[in-house]
Amino acid sequence: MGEIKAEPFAFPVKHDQLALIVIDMQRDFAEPGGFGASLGNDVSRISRIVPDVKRLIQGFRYAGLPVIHTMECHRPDLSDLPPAKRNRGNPVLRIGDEGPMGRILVAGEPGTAILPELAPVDGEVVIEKPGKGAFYATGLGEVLQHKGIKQLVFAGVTTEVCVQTTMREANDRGYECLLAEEATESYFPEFKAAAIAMIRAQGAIVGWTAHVDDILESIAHA
Ligand code: C5J
Repeated sequence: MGEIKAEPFAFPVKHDQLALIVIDMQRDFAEPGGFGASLGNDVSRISRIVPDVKRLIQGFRYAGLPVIHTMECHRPDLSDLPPAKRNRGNPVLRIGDEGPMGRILVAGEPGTAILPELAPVDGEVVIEKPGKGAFYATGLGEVLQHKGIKQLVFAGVTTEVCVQTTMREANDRGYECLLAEEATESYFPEFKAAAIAMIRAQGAIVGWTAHVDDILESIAHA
């Protein structure tokens, strides 16, 4: 068993039980005309982390370790979209509405796709999720169990919404979780900083945080 340099203390890594989970790196959150922009956010913050997310994905692929992608999206008939989600906020376009990149956050639409630079390759699992947490109403738990995964490295967006929710879900299910700091982002820098602080507070109450370089250095020896 090795260690990854991390906060609040070294992450005891077991490479044969480790996977990368990339949360919602979709055009709808990163490009003008998508859901994130329709809520009034500065989406350029999201596209800036693409090179670090890409480095991490490539490192896992090179080491032969699993890469799992998630996509926040809904069925075309919106039967999995509760009013409590559709009606929140004051967006220019709501989930399911027709936008410049197709229907907002609907499965199969161009805007719902993962950014081309980070696109999954053959054999990588893509989890379509209707909620913020990637375990809710998906097969993620079964996929991880089948692959023998017990430790998860997290990347993606947004840090305090879908990333943190999924980390908490994973932690409650017994997974050890490590967040890659440069490979996650929020529309609100102060929320990213707060999420990182609360995840690793109280002796890693939800999980660890680490720099991309330190994660890559560890898996290079996997
Ligand atoms: C939302 C996310 N809705 N991926 N999603 O903020 O964080």
